[in-house]
Amino acid sequence: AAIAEAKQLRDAFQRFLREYEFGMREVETKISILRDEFTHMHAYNPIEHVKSRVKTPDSIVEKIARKGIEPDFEVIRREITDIAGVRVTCSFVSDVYRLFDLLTQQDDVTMRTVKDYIATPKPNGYRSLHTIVDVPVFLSTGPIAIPVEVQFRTIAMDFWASLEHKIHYKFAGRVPAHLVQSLTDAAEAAGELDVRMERLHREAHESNQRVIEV
Ligand code: 0O2
Repeated sequence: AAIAEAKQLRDAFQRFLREYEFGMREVETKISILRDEFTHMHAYNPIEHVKSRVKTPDSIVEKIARKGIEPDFEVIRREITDIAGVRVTCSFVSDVYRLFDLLTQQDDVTMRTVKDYIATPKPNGYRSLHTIVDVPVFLSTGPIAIPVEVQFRTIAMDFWASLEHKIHYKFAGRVPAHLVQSLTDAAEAAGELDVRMERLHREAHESNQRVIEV
């Protein structure tokens, strides 16, 4: 009986994770439609790359323990909102906000939270625009709302975050002070690069417009 119960629990957990994968795929489709349509309308692609993942069972269990929540599917769905994650890396900061608006203003997308770490970077320098959205997924049993964490950032922000993540991991969270300072300085430099790249992009666009008008 214990084995049958364990199998039942495993099946329920797999079903639970599958629902997140469906939610993630809905968001991926929305982003890819926006990218294709934007490319046609504005003759350039604002998205550099999109990366998605469903949290591993180990990492979900670790978060349940860290947050001290009840291991119940309803509670997990309410409290752990980054089980499905989509990261959209854009060319420029203006594209980050434009795509964020285009996604979150869709009728079937309900925004739960937004954290603008671009306007207010984290103390270590981390920059990105985060939102948790609920998207509908239509199952044979009916529709359900799945929360998906969407992170929007530029290539420079992504470059920084991936190095910071590796360093953090390497030192198991105890990064030496001089490296922490260097990372924060690098985040600042990446922020300045984003401003310069955006200006260049705009100037190129404007001179191109003038050429077309002439
Ligand atoms: P992974 O492997 O990307 O999933 P919480 O989600 O509850 O732990 P919080 O503060 O509610 O924390 O979420 P927040 O601030 O929106 O950030 C969560 C995610 O943003 C992280 O997920 C990272 O992906 C990214 N992030 C936030 N801060 C940093 C940072 O300082 N450096 C880097 N490299 N990434 C960051 P996970 O679960 O930590 O990791």
